[in-house]
Amino acid sequence: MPRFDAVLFDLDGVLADTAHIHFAAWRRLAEELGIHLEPTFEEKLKGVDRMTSLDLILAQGGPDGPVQRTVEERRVLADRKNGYYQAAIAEQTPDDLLPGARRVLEEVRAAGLKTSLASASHNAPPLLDQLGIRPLIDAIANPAAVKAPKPAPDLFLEAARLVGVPPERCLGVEDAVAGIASIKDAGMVAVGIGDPTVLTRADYVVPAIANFYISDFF
Ligand code: B16
Ligand code: MG
Repeated sequence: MPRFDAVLFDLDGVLADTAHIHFAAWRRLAEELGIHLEPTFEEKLKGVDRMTSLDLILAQGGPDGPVQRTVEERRVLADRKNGYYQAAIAEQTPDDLLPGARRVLEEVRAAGLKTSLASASHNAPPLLDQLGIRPLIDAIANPAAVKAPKPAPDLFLEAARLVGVPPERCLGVEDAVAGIASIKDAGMVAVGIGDPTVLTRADYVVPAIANFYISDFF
């Protein structure tokens, strides 16, 4: 008997290697504003929604300190970053799935569990189509439909609700600190993808989705 009835997947950094594409788009925008982002900044932006990411970058600022922008200017900047990101992901194909991602989705389904997506990204649905995995996902939580973004639990709770599974029967899979917090505060079991010294609140950590086997959770 599986201990779970659903697996809730993050997308960027779990199924697709798009975290670095997000960061490249942010870095391009930041450079245009005279803000230099160290590679270590990428971790802070993982799983963090678009406007909050922009705010973190503006708050870091340049040599003269934090960069101030009006609400309207920030919206334009966020749209510009999204344009850079969308142009980059338009090139994605099933070959860009992280190794093991399709196998994991197929095995979870074959074991009789539901699959649901809990991605902060508003670009998730077209990306799933390009990667060819949309038919393997039972539900997609809409980040625009929940009150608070990750690290709040709302998005994972919505992903669970859409497949009709109570939180305690859900396993969440995430690569971001903000996402692990979201899973844990939703009352679910968390599998971290990455470094256990970073993802300290995860119940289990594996280096990559290729190391995830649903049979380990039976
Ligand atoms: P968008 P995930 C997150 O996706 C990314 O990790 C994060 O870097 C990004 O800012 C966020 O989606 C919003 O994405 O600008 O496309 O709406 O990791 O939750 O799948
Ligand atoms: Mg992620």
